Amino acid sequence: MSNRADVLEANLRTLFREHDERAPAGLARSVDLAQPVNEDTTLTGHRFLDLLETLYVVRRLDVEARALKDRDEGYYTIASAGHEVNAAVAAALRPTDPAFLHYRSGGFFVERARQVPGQTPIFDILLSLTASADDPISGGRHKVFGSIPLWIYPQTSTIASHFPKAVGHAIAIERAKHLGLPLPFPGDSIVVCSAGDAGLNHSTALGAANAALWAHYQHLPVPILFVCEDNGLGISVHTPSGWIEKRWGAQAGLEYFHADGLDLAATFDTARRAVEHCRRRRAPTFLHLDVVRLLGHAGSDVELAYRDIEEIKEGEARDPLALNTRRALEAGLATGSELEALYDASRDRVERASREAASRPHLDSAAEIMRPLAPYSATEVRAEAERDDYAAARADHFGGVDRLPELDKPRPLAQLLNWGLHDSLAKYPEMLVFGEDIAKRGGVYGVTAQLAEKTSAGRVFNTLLDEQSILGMALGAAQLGFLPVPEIQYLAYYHNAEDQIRGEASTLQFFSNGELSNPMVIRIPGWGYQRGFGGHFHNDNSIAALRDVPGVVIASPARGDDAVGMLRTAMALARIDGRIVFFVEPIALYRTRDLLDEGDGGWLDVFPAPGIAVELGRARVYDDNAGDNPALTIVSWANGLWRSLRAARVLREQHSIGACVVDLRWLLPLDLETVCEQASKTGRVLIVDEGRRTGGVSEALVTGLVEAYADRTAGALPRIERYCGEDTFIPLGPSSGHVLPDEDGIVQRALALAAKPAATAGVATARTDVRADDKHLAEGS
Ligand SMILES: Cc1ncc(C[n+]2csc(CCOP(=O)(O)OP(=O)(O)O)c2C)c(N)n1
Ligand SMILES: [Mg+2]
Repeated sequence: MSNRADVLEANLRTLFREHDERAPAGLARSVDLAQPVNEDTTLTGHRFLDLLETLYVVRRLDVEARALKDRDEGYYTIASAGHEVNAAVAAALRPTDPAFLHYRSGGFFVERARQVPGQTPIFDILLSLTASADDPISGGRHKVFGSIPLWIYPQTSTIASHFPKAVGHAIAIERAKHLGLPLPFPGDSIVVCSAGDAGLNHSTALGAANAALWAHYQHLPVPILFVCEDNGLGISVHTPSGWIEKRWGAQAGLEYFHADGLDLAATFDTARRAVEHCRRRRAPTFLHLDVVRLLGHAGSDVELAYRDIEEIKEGEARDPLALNTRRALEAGLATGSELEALYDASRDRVERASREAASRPHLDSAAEIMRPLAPYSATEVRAEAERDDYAAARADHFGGVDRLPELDKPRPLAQLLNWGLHDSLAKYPEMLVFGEDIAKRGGVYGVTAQLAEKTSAGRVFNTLLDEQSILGMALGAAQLGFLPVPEIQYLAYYHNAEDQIRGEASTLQFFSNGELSNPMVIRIPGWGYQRGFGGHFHNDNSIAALRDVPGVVIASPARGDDAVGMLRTAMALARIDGRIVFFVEPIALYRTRDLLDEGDGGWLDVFPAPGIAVELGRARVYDDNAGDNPALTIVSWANGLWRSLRAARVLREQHSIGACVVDLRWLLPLDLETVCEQASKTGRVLIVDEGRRTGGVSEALVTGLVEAYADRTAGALPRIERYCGEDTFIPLGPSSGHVLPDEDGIVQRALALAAKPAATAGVATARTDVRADDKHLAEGS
């Protein structure tokens, strides 16, 4: 028999039949099912049989997943086989304890569903396997274990990426209680986070566990239960024998529990103790379950390529279905034929549901697939951004109505940003601000100064030095209703944690069909041009890794008044539509006061009062230098804007060339409409992009312009030139000037561009003619 699933099933059937043949006299049930199944456990006969049924169901789901795949009706075959007893962990928890699950935690999923009335876990899993649009969690977008009524957050394959947010979620439960914010489940809930043995070596898992222990060490409550489903393998790589216990056992602050994860009663009892410890002590807890991997890593896995058949058979001899079936028979909980009937009924239910699931529709358009990615309720977001009903809280926060920041004199970007954050903290009681050095130190550049002092304890806090944990904290807190505003100290340091946004935060709305979200505004001081603090890491100018994340918004203000108005909109986008907003701040402009001449105060702004906000994706046009007949349009943002405005003055005063300057402000989405409008006036566009030539915003701008003009019958594509940062890291010291756009360079390029003829209507005519030709051809054929 080459199909290993058939081998396992045949073993089980032999067990059913041999038991009844051997003990015909004992065919009637011999024990009281309300009693524990043996002296060593609290698991009753009833519960044991229910759990056994879950095991049967989950096994049949795994077999069915492969049958669906063979019929090209199912698309995922990573099984729970051999891990099914994780059902007993669910039985030891409450169905309201939030869970982030390993992809083999099918037993947990089904068992938890049994605890909540009205659930259809079999059908739900099959709808997910068949990628049906009716899948209640992802709507046909991915195979995940997730369910809103079951408090299981959708999770799929990335190893350990869920750990940081699980820890963040656990900390956030306690933070919500401390701040008096409502919780959607009981206050003594704990978070469960499961993974495989190989996955626990991942730096993300280790970092998250470290963050939990770091917090716990300081007496902060962190009610998280880590569960390791240890099958001794990571695809083909063996975990060294005893490694998990050696690495995770006996650590200060982490209580370690171990059980035979094949044995229902042992797992249930140990899980109960672990859960009890975690719930009572509000402390990180580790539950180590020894399990076995059956049916290979996934359906496509040829196990024989890296394991010999004897090893595979040894694993099969430990099948938890057989083991617990034998226990049930030996304890007299049921007869072989009764259990076989239970198994067959499970099989029938799964197969019936599978036929139905396979007949359900798939998502059938890009628009429908993308629907949850970037929701935007423009009217509501605008109203929320302009909402000014928090006057009392503001006055309290700023120390009186006569000390409100809008009454102060014009100030630079860093100060207005700081006030903007104060203002937001007054507006949103659920807002949290955290990161490295952001509390007493006020951040590296003082942007978060006094935030901690002016708010109740626990809303503004320093984290440990680990960007993955910072973002994980944001994800976990956001999923609980907070509005996190984490800070990543420098743009370069976002990159070592970017999967938390790329793989986790940005996928939540996608994987939950828009039902769940993790709104946040991620502040990142970035870009180049810092004086006195040079080199690549403090002057990272590449935002390519932000731009390719579906659904996110990127804001990059250049000056204080815009920064405040944009922050209000960013917070509103997060609150209303659950969006993730990157807020990339130009460090080099934080303290800039002047624009054109020393002492002119041209880069200082008055704090915009509540009610003023900058609309998402709306650029700002500076045409003071343009005159009646501007020669070119300069498109830029952040540091590039400041340089472009200075260059525009030189162009006008020294060369009599008018240039209008567009500040994009939002780098995703781009305001192509305004860019085109301004470009059409001049027929020449100079893009000043302080990011890199490759992967930078300028690429999107050129493409956007070309596409926009291709669709226009009136007007020709303007001449477009790019002035970008080079494709290099920024060097230390004055040499950095060679690789970034500067004022002189803008002037030179603008002069050269202005000397060329602007695009003329002829170009458009030529294109129109070509189209006419095509039409003619088509008609002729
Ligand atoms: C970050 C990451 N790297 C690699 C993979 C590919 N991968 C999928 S499962 C797996 C092995 C995981 O082993 P383990 O954590 O022990 O879980 P098991 O499958 O044995 O239950 C690997 C390497 C992945 N999903 N994520
Ligand atoms: Mg493993």
